[in-house]
Amino acid sequence: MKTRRSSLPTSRGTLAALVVGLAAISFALVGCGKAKPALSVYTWSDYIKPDLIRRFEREQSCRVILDTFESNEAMYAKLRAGATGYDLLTPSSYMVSLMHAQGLVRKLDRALLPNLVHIDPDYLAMAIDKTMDHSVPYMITNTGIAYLEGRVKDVIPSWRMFGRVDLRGRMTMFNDMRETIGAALKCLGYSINSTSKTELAEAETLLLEWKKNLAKFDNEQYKIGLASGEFLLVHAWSGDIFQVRKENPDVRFFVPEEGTVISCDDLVIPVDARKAALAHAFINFLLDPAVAAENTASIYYLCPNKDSYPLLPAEIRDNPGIFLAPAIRAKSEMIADIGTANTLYIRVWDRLKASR
Ligand code: N2P
Repeated sequence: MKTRRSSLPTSRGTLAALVVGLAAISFALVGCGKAKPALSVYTWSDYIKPDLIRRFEREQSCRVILDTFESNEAMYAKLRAGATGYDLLTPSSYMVSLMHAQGLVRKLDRALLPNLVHIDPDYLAMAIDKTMDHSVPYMITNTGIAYLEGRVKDVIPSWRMFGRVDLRGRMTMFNDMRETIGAALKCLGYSINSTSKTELAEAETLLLEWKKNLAKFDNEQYKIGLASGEFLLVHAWSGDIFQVRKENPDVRFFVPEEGTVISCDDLVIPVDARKAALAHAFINFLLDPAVAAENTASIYYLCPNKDSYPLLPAEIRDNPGIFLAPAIRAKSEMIADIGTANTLYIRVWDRLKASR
């Protein structure tokens, strides 16, 4: 104590500075005492514009904690294994349907979501949860193929590109059961939701052939791998590729002529969420047309928000990888929850992954 007292300043000016300093410290300590509420979001990588998260944090005086998953199945497995503490998730609609059937997601409180009026009714017509009872569409993703212009010769707009032996070891396909089996089914002219054992057997044979040409199955590293030239041709999600194209202008993207997988990733609140009101506030924020347009212009996935479309830059509105041409769209499908037939896919996938 003595030592402290002896160190106290004596001049008036220094004393005033000390009082102000102490007041600031105690103010900061009181502030720390009231920790800001934290919203825990579990989503895909590079899927929300960071500036928008910061804006929401400021507006709501909260923190947003992001954790990422790389496939629906990986997210679901983690939740089933007991992971808790998430307040908001963005699974694809078929996974939402499965999770809803298992009582894992909450019914939404529409009174907290006035911005639902902006959702595109054309999209809702093909949605699984058409009344937005427990899920709200966040982003539409189109699956396709990306490659490096000038490094891949004789490109044809087809899934058959994965059969090109001259690209052996320089191609990747998704580490995602429904996407990759879906691509082979589409290549063969079948539905991505086929439950026919013969059709799935044909798809497996084709995939075993394609696998010989692949460097790996991957959902995230393919972006940097393509930008750097390590991979020349990759199975890709549209927005990821338009983000990558900023780094490497030689990157090209097409949706195969046989048709593709269209996914909608939905915003859902898990039953055990601790910050359900804040999660509703974040959903409503993301559905504001100006926010939705800014988000789409940054991540290049399409938020199905009709009132955001006029606000989108021409670069987005005229991009056929984002707004699919009607002919390709007509041949494309959304992944459906196929119930018990899922085990057929799991068997094909396990054999494919185990094969050499
Ligand atoms: C974003 C991944 C898109 C999700 N990195 C595909 N549904």
